[in-house]
Amino acid sequence: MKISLFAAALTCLVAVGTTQSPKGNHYPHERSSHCKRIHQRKEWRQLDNGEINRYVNAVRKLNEGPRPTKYDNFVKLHLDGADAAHTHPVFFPFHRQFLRAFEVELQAIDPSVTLPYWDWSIDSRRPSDSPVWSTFGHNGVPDTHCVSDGVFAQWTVLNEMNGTRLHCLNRDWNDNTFLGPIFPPEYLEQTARDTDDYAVWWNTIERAPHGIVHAFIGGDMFDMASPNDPIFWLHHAFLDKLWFEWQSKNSATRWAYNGTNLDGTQARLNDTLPQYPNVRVRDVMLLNNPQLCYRYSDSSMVQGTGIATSVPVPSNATAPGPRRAPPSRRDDTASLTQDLPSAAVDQADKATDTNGRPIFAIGGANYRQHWDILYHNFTDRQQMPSNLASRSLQVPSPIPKEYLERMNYDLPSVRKMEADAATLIHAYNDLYAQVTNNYNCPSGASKPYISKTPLQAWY
Ligand SMILES: *[C@@H]1O[C@H](CO)[C@@H](O)[C@H](O)[C@H]1NC(C)=O
Ligand SMILES: *[C@@H]1O[C@H](CO)[C@@H](O)[C@H](O)[C@H]1NC(C)=O
Ligand SMILES: *[C@@H]1O[C@H](CO)[C@@H](O)[C@H](O)[C@H]1NC(C)=O
Ligand SMILES: *[C@@H]1O[C@H](CO)[C@@H](O)[C@H](O)[C@H]1NC(C)=O
Ligand SMILES: *[C@@H]1O[C@H](CO)[C@@H](O)[C@H](O)[C@H]1NC(C)=O
Ligand SMILES: [Cu+2]
Repeated sequence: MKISLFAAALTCLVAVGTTQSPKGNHYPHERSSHCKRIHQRKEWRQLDNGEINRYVNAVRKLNEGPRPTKYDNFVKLHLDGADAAHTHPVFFPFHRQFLRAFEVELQAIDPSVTLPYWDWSIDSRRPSDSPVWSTFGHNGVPDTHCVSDGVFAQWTVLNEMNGTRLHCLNRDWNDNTFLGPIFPPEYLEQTARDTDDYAVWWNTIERAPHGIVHAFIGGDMFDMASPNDPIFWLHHAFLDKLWFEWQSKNSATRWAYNGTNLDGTQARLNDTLPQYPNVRVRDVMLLNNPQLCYRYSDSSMVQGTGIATSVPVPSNATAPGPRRAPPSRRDDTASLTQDLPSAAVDQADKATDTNGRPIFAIGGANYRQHWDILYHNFTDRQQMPSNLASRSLQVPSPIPKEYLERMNYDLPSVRKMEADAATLIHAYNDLYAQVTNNYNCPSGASKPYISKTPLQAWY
């Protein structure tokens, strides 16, 4: 990844080509799908108390009655599909389908429920400070590691990595009383900017940002029985959102899918999903497919914890640019939006949050906004919000070797990703320091305050 940090985006004069499905054929459902309703999945902090209660009640209800419960069966399905669905390209498609199947079960109990996601990147400095834990419970207690607070206290689960044994929901946080730093938004955005190659992007996200959350929470989250922990669904919904945003980046990433399957064959959109023989990868590529029909809220304005929040937006800022903006330096939303059924898009466009701000479900807004703010908006030192000046990102600790071995993640490549991430994080911290305190404008130039010279030139 080197320090080509911003060069990629600066030179991103990518023209959006005509949007084409693979081999020029449209999959029949791509243009003709009609979702009766598009459910919005919101960031945990965007739920009101009623939504929180309804979600929690539905999840608890799934785990009631004689064992195995419906909830247990989801965990079992994940275990049975584990080898094919992890360390292989179908990681993202499988989990998209798996989450949707879970959401359908919740909606059978309460049709108003949608899966929330946890944008842990905005809590990345100290994820244990996230408000999700006040509902989901904190760390397990000493010795037994049983979760004993929150709405899942005394919750029991059945499946384990190697069989069944009824046990309490377990957590074993990596720093005993708290969760150490994980990957910040800047890292996720850079990872998305870096590549249009599915195999590269999927591998990076699965091994490090996905893995570290499982490994640091520990207990049931530490292995393939991880759906035992109800936080699993929120973690994976966020990963699914990251995939959606990456797919929305341009016309090349939209249908990008490749790598090598468990059986050694080349991954194809025509492959069926592990555990879901009637569903093919291509069926879950677009969120407006009839069996999916959901979208994600924009979490870029959600306030995170600590100071590693999203890059703050000036108080009178409006939401990111127009939906049908012509493709520009950073093509992102256009290609996907054009092919969504227009009724659904129109409906999505009209959606606003409780403050009347538009909710952008169509991807890419996050990092475009971040980029605009850093490079174009703060032409004046006084405009820089004070919390950006003090933004200091933390380098995550290495993911424990035991977890990587259990997941069959290649140790050297994960260590390399971690080293790259550390380099990136230091570079960002330097950038924030330069633009806020130490950076002197080149002589004679007062504006733009932030030079458009690639960061590379400053080293
Ligand atoms: C499951 O069984 C395998 C092989 O029998 C063993 O290597 C592994 O440590 C076990 N995993 C757990 C979590 O007990
Ligand atoms: C995936 O596709 C990209 C872009 O077409 C290609 O460069 C890369 O080699 C492929 N990777 C694998 C693992 O097949
Ligand atoms: C997809 O796979 C099925 C068999 O599972 C096959 O009949 C069909 O021809 C394949 N379609 C394409 C486009 O390869
Ligand atoms: C926007 O910010 C400017 C400059 O700080 C201020 O004068 C103006 O009142 C703000 N507008 C709104 C709508 O808050
Ligand atoms: C940031 O700058 C862009 C481009 O110059 C502009 O369109 C946008 O409205 C600005 N955003 C904010 C939050 O001020
Ligand atoms: Cu999984």
